[in-house]
Amino acid sequence: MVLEKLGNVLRKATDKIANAVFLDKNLVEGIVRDLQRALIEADVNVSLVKEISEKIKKEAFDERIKGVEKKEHIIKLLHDELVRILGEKKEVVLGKKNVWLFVGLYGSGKTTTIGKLAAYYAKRGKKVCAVGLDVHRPAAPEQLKQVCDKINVPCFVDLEEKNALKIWEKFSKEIGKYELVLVDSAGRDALEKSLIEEIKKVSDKVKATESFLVMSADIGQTAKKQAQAFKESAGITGVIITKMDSTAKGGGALTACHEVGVPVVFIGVGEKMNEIEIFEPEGFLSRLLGMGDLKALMEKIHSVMDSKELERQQKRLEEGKFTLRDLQTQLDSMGQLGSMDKIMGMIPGFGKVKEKVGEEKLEEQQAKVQKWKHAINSMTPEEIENPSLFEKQTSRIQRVAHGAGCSTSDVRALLKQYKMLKEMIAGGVGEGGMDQKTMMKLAKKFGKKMRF
Ligand SMILES: Nc1nc2c(ncn2[C@@H]2O[C@H](COP(=O)(O)OP(=O)(O)OP(=O)(O)O)[C@@H](O)[C@H]2O)c(=O)[nH]1
Ligand SMILES: [Mg+2]
Repeated sequence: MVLEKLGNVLRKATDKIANAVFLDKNLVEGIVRDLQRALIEADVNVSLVKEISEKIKKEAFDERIKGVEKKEHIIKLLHDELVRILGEKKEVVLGKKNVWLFVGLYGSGKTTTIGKLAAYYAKRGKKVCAVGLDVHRPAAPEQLKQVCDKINVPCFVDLEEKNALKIWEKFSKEIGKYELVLVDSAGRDALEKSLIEEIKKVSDKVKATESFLVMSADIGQTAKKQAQAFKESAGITGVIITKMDSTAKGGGALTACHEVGVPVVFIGVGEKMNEIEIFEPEGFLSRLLGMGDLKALMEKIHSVMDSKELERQQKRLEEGKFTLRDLQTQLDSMGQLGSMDKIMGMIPGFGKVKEKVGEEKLEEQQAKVQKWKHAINSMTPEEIENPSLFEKQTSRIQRVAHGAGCSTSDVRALLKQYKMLKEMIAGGVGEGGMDQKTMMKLAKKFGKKMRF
């Protein structure tokens, strides 16, 4: 997948935000740090990265927004900011006659891209042809011809003629019959004067309706300089970034173009003829995030836990209160989510439990949780509010076990677990409630004591 690493980090970050019980300073700072690292690795400009980080932190630490609403705000903000730096979508609309000129440095992917786009539009019923005006590299006309033969698109080249304008004149009558004409031009090592002049001459001659600068994604942020220079001297109308599949720097190339105000119109994602995409920031980001769209992401946050319940529990934990009923609510929400590892992810510090104990043990644990749920359901309201009744009258344990269809040792284990959890919570709460650090410590301790 294109920008796989960045995608993974973005997915993890949004998951962390969605699943966190406490969205406190440490957690947010950790997420922002991960994001920064990933964006910088994708070669996104440091000042852009800083800007996004600051905005997220500001939102996260804004005391006026709380709970689920805060999570929504942060994820929406992250989404919107990333879309913003990716740029706006430029829709390439085909008119009656379209002449697209492809320019760029050596080996950036011009000829290949022409083949891909010719195949793309031919498949959609357009009358497409290609014209080879690269008169500098001797093998260039032959290469374009081979590409076009492969996809069955007409191609006009002259293997002898060394004057690009003459080639155009020679075929102009024929070319005039096509709806979409893709013009290949010569590459150079750098944007030197002679290349600028040639581009201008060719562009005037062919009456280009679009001039696309083709750049390879592996140049990363350097794309900014190149796009700027080609914009000023050659009047490009859009950029095509190729080889997005073979570098981690694609983020830099994409965002750099937006910085200089030239839209990215297509991206090349492989060597094959069908490996090209229309670039659309919103959809591109959705795929990186692994979601259908922002709405799906929001639904995910809501599905984790009902907001009021979340706030109530948070408050009780902060006050150091934790009854069997709270444990029951926790266990219930576990059931809704289905799997134990998701719950582990919801409790700070538990994220890694899955890796440590393995799938099998987790399933065992899940079965145990199921039994506990039945056991609590078999208790009377008095027993739930006041579990010390079980210590006074052990026959109650038998009754609950019988009602829940489990053994008395299961019930005892539940009571023991509850007691331990309650003590930990009471012990961990200081004057100002429980902070993330204490919670993490508790979670670790709890994890150990769970004896997986
Ligand atoms: N992986 C990958 N390779 C690509 C992509 N686009 C082009 N290439 C490869 O890049 C190399 C150069 O592509 P060309 O299309 O010949 O580049 P060009 O800009 O026409 O080069 P010159 O005519 O020499 O200036 C070829 O080996 C292509 O297969 C892409 O999206 N992904
Ligand atoms: Mg070429």
